[in-house]
Amino acid sequence: MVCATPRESGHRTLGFALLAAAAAALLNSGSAFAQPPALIFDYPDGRPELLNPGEATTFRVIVTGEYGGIPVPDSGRLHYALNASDWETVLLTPTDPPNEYEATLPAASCFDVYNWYVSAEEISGSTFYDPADAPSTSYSAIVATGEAILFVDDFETDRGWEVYAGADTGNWERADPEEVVTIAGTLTQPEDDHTPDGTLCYVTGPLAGEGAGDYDVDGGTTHLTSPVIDLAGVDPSVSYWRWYHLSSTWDDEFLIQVSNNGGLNWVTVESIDDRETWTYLEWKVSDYVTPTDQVRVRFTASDTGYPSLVEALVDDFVITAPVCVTCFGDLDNDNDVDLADLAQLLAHYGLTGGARYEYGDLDLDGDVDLSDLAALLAVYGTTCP
Ligand SMILES: [Ca+2]
Ligand SMILES: [Ca+2]
Ligand SMILES: [Ca+2]
Ligand SMILES: [Ca+2]
Repeated sequence: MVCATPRESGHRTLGFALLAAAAAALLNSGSAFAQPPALIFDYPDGRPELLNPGEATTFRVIVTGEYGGIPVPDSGRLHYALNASDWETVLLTPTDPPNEYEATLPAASCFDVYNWYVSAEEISGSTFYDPADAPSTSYSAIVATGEAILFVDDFETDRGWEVYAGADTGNWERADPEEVVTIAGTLTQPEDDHTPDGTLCYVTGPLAGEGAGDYDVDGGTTHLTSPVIDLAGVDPSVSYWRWYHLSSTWDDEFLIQVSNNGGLNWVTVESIDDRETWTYLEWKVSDYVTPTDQVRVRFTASDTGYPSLVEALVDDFVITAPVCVTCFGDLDNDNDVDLADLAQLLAHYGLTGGARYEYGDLDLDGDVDLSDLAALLAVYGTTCP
């Protein structure tokens, strides 16, 4: 005998209610999935991130409607705050056709930081912002002439990372990973590292084994800790590509932490408890700790408590910092390019894997080599105002 339980009849009542609501929405709007009118903002030349010192920066902004939204011509505004001061609001300069603009950030000095957002009005009277939740979030741009590569590691060579092997299996290894797929077809460990022309990365047990549960992290914790990196006196950003697989039970996190005292204390930057493929992350050290000459970054994978299937990988780790070069080649900052500057470059000649500008990395590619020496010799003997 088939009979409806109260639960099933309840579902049917709910179904009728949803149908009625959908029909009403359809009658009101002409579409069951209508969105309110809105505006979107485009930057055909990109959003500025590095601003030249002492020069105003102009960039294009285009406002268009979506879901039937109609932008009000000449309603575009730029809002900016210099070095976290109060927000200023200025008109965007209209260009042709209507709702296309130029935005101008006033000239500022080396290492000044602008936060900015834009707004425009929709014909119904609403104001739209980009970012949408501005000013809680905003875009930022720093006044600098370039970015130094202070540390770069594709893990193809050993640059001095330390592994703590506290797990039974799946401790960090610098290796060529083997592809691992579960019986259900989920890729838990990729076949390749992330570096386009590379092979190696750090991986929690590179081997595939017989099944997905072989050579994943089991029975403990493994740390991968960077060498001590000198980031004193700069405003560095850390970036990397990471992979994380977590399944079976969901009680283990992939922790990314930073220390500014050589590893005595750690501040957590990321705590990942879901499943992600190769993912790019970038963050400013100063958002977590004061940059010192004793900075280390640590990646921790664990299987503790209930057994989980855990795989973690890291590749293409880079630390950069903005630089402001006002007198090209003047490495010792005394307004001339002379023997002292040449000596400073030669003292670091051959440096690879990251370099400061003042060490002689004139072309900001992370090495001090022949191209830097040539660049310095080309301006040798000049003086700066
Ligand atoms: Ca690699
Ligand atoms: Ca593994
Ligand atoms: Ca000099
Ligand atoms: Ca160089």
